[in-house]
Amino acid sequence: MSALTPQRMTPSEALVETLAANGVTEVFGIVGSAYMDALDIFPAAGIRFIPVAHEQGAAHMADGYARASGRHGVCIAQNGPGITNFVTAIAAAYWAHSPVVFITPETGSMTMGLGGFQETDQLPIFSKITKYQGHVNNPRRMAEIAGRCFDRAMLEMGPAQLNIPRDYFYGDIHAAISPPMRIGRGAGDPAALDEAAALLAEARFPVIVAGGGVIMSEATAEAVALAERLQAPVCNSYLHNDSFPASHPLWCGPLGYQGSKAAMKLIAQADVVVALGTRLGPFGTLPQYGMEYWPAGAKIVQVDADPRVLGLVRPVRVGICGDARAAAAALLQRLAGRELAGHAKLADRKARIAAEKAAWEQELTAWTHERDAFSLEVAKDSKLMHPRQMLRELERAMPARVMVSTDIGNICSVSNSYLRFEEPRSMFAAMSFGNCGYAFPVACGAKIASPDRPAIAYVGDGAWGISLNELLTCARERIGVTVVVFNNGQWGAEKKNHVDFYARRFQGVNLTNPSWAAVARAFGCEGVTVDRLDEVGPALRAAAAAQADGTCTVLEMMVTQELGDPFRRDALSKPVRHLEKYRDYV
Ligand SMILES: Cc1ncc(C[n+]2csc(CCOP(=O)(O)OP(=O)(O)O)c2C)c(N)n1
Ligand SMILES: [Mg+2]
Repeated sequence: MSALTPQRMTPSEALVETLAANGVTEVFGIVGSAYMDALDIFPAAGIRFIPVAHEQGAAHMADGYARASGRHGVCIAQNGPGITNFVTAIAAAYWAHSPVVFITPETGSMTMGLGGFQETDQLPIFSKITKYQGHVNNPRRMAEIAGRCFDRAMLEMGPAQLNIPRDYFYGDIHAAISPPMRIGRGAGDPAALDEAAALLAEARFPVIVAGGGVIMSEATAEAVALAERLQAPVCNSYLHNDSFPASHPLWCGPLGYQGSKAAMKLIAQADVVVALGTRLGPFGTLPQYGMEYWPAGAKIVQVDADPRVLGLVRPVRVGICGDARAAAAALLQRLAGRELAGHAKLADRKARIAAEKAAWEQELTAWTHERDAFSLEVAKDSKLMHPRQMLRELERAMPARVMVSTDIGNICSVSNSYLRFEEPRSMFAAMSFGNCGYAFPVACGAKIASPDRPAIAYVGDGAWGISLNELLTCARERIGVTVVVFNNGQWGAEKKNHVDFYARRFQGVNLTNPSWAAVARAFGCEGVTVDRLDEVGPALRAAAAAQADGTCTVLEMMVTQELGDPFRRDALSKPVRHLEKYRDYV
């Protein structure tokens, strides 16, 4: 049938046909009566329904699926509680710029407002964490509004909600299924590109910051070509370590929290910075390691597809609203055959880049454990592994083409220094929403999108408690992922604040854990306890190999309680108490 010829169908058929027209082959969720009429025909449309343990897991999986594939991630749930369970994961997807379409059946149109079963107003809840909200206000508009949600998720690079009163799945309608609308952005304003090229031609020490936009627009080749033309060092923006190939001589590593000192020392010298596909978020530009590295005097050329982030965090000399790939290509074109002032002292620059990188590697290798008083105390006489050494061993054992998701926590943050990638769509960190419990379900979604690539989740033991229920999904659906759980017996990142600001008055930060390996086995997955450094690499390799037959393995890393630099030094201050009864709490 021609997609544009209206046909007689039911709204459920219109919805499912729209999913198929958008290339949807997997949908994550928990079964519910609200949308059962549509679910019933998923198999006939070539759609696999992946039942999960918790709807938050479904939406995280849709996020991971979208981030790994660049295609839509889709999830669905029962009206009311099933939908409110989506909230945290949709907020996370919003900040990860993931094109997630979340389908939210709502209470029936004829009872809405009467306070019936599983009723809540489902649009306001998501209004600040979606790019687009489509509400099917008449069943005859199902295909139109569903199609728009898919289009907008791509166009606006973020989650779109499709809200459907549950009685609107039924009935007789005439509908046409529109083909997907994909709109290119182009390179941006030619005058701005001219100005940027002129700045680059005159730059003495240009530096590129490669952001998430490089990944989303598949601009790796163009970013490499631009870097090589300029012979400019390239920093990854914070938590986008996969935005530039780590084996490239111009790669310097990530900026920001627990990032690369080489990247920070090099960008500190820049007179022109090309921020390619990055909003220059605050955590990627704040001082680290006691180092104020952001080059305050440098001229910034910022390229981003979202006009709202241009000049938002850092003032820019030239803002270019465009696609990172097209803009990089346009800049290259403008630089062709041009004399570049920065090439005058090229040998010196190359030597500086190599020296900074070598110094940082050496420092990392020697940085076997944390050296603050608390860390030295808790690790003294301990037989457990030092987190940094364990992370270095994991780094060495990483399989080719690996995808790694990382959670929020102290050890996950420290891992930032040890995660290097050769290709885009390889690192899925919990981005600015920063929720513990992100990494594991996201790795599951990524694995389903890219089954041929190894998928590894880094999770702290506290965050693991939030997310481990999806082991059920892995066992039931044979999702072969590897989870590395850092068992330090504490909500470490928050404990660090108690140490630094609250005179070690520990509250709610110490964890009593079961054997996480035994728990994994009880769920029907594999579980391995690793307490020696020489076991780390072999355990990771074995677990990654076992992914091929759908085996999910939990590697429980037994590590000391030492803690790396805190995340929010900027946001905390020593306590002040005025009332007598709280006098000692300083
Ligand atoms: C959902 C959620 N709850 C609470 C927090 C606050 N928080 C940030 S880091 C952290 C501790 C993480 O502990 P763990 O997962 O054990 O990792 P560790 O710091 O010990 O390496 C907490 C509770 C959060 N970010 N997200
Ligand atoms: Mg912990």
